[in-house]
Amino acid sequence: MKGYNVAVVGATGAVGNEMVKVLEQRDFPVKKLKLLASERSIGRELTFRGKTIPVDVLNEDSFNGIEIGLFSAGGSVSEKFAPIAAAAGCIVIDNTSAFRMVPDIPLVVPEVNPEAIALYKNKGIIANPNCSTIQMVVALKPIHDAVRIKRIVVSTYQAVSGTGKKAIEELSQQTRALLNFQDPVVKVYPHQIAFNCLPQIDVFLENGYTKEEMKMVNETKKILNDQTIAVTATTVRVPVFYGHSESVNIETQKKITAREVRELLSKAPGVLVVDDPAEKKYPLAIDAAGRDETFVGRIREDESIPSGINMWIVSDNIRKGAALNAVQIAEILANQYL
Ligand code: NAP
Ligand code: 3JM
Repeated sequence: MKGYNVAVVGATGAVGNEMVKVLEQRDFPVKKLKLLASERSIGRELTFRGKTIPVDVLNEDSFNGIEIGLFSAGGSVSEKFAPIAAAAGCIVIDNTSAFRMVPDIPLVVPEVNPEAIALYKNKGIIANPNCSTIQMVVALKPIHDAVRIKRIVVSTYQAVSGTGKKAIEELSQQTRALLNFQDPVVKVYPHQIAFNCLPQIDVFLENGYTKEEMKMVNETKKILNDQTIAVTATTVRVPVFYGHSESVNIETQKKITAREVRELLSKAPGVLVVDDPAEKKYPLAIDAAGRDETFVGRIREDESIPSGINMWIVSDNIRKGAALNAVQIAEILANQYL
């Protein structure tokens, strides 16, 4: 089998580190793995397939001879270096929001719109959606195909790992401090995150929504290739380490029962239905952490409208929400296009 020279940009971060693990776990045909980060990581190394690989400092020449680049070092790094990589012949799979809404750049969730990967030829870049969008569209796509979704109302309960390694540390430290009657240090978020919920993720925009909320609105329409779906979101950071949870309400064109949704989703790729109220079984962030599936439960008919469904969707934001989705895209690229 052909092997590929792969670079991970942001390899020392929460997402990049998971990318290295997922490449190994899924046995992606890596010929050479290049690990890239900032000058802060000089001297660091990571283990891949039992061997240690040094972390290099990202620069303009980093992509010579690299065929696939997995980027997760923030939007400004991608804005600068993704076009440089693409010009050097490296196909970029970008995890930041930098290129997601560029019309001729595909925005891909393999279970939903794998065919869009073909558009990588336009700019040499494929965008990976936001973590909250990914898990929602994995669960909604089969329902949309069956009965057409007219409107989505979503509220999220997002883990701190979505903000990166500094935020994981901040939740630990604040929790420890508060349990020891000390003042918590607040640095990463605008307020204390331990024992709290923050109705702000990313910056506020002119319309009063946050950028994270508008990512969910716009990305959902692009991935489902349907500009007519009405989407509204409230995104909330909660003191959970791994796993985003979402309360999702949908209104459909054709009536669908909760039972029919359960049946549809039990056959859907990437979805695991956990929905047994009598046994107190429903998706939990702590169970989703470290897993690949998108978990769906609490499926019930919205009795306030003629055709609507409520559900609870949970997934590991660092795996399916970021690293796994990117590697799945790389697998399709390698198998079908390269
Ligand atoms: P993180 O834990 O803070 O890690 C950031 C990584 O980027 C580190 O490896 C860091 O290297 C590197 N980096 C930062 N500035 C750099 C620069 N100027 N040059 C080279 N490398 C640089 O953050 P994370 O959670 O992994 O997230 C990283 C990015 O991925 C986010 O900013 C976001 O855009 C994206 N993301 C996407 C999703 C998604 O839903 N698809 C989810 C989470 C994050 P050092 O260790 O050397 O500082
Ligand atoms: C998740 O460049 C940055 O400030 C990164 C901000 C960020 C993003 C983003 O906008 O790319 C942090 C965490 C995301 C994301 O997936 O949209």
